[in-house]
Amino acid sequence: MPAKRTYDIRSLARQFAMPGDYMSHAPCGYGHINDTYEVRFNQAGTAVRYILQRINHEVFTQPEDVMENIRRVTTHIADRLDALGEPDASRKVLTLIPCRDGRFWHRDAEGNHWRGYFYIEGAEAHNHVNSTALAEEAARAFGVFQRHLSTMGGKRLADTIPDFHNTRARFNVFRRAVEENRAGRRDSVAREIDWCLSREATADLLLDLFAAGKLPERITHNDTKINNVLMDHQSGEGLCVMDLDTVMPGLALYDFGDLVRTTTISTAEDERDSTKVMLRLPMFEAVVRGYLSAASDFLAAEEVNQLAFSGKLITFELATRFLADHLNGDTYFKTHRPNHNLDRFRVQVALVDDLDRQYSQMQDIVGAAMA
Ligand code: ADP
Ligand code: GN1
Ligand code: MG
Repeated sequence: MPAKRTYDIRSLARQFAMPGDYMSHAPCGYGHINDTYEVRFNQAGTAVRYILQRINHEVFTQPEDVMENIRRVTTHIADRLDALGEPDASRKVLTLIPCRDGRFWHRDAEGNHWRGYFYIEGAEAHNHVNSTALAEEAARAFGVFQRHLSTMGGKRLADTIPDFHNTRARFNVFRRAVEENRAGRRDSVAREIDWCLSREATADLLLDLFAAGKLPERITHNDTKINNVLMDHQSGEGLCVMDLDTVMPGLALYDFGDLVRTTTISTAEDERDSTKVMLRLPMFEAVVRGYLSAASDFLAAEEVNQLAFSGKLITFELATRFLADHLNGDTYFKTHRPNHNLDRFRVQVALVDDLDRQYSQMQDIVGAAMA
């Protein structure tokens, strides 16, 4: 495993308008992509913390486009919250901290891009869902996020990762990883590769509906896993959607699909014993309820028709991504143990299989919610 990089967080924080005496910093969260720190300051006797985050520029090759998207999106949502007279608005949308030179990002001597946010207090991100109330609130928060962005004007947002959820393109990338066999692991995962290949047709369904004009392009989050939303400690409310690097044009169903993947699962995403993986129908019912409570008035009929399928699609997409990364030698997702991506892959497979088994009940749940 490569040694973890260390950064001079104290002097990096100095580049931002984070006033006060530096006290301490610590790594934050369990994301697979960026490096996130909380940094504490003493501001004339009051302890305040900020988020300082390194953008992974191997994944996001145009960090300045990412920052411009985030600036526009957070400004738009903050304006909406203000216009609606929403209480506690600065805990409901991320607030970027400017640098001393007025920009919203700092480029360090090694070429890393950094950004700062207000630290949202009194809330936490969950890695696992253990109540239907949590599933429902998280889904509502992502629905509200999409609703806010449905009124955003201006030019099209940048595609920060082109073809991010283009499942046909993803499938082709997976096939290339099999052909290239860069880490020499292909023979050891022959059965796993066959599982993916046998499900190739899954990749095209939403893309075909989009091409036929039945699914509209929207501004979507594209990374709606459960630990990308902060939940209020006291009320349990889905408070603030985070991890905005992938906010860009997309399909609403990609967001709903990743909610299904990460809330209905009975285990962690990287559970070692995939026989424990099940799809929990009460959680599915809760995410349908929560999401539709915010989104039913703007969704098209075909979007509602495909809610259950979207969970399968995104879980299948992640299966191919994790297996491709295993074949490539673990170069994309952070890994913390040998075969970590392979374990993640096996969990996705088990979830897709259970989703197939429970598919008609899932369709019934969506039907009942719309009745
Ligand atoms: P990654 O892309 O690596 O997943 P995230 O943007 O999701 O990075 O941030 C990682 C974690 O840091 C989050 O899950 C959350 O726990 C914490 N975090 C990020 N931004 C904030 C914030 N503004 N306030 C409080 N916690 C935050
Ligand atoms: C990554 O950054 P994080 O951990 O929220 C990934 C998502 C995957 C997810 C799988 C930019 O999300 O697409 O669904 O891991 N983000 C990127 O856990 O690739
Ligand atoms: Mg994250």
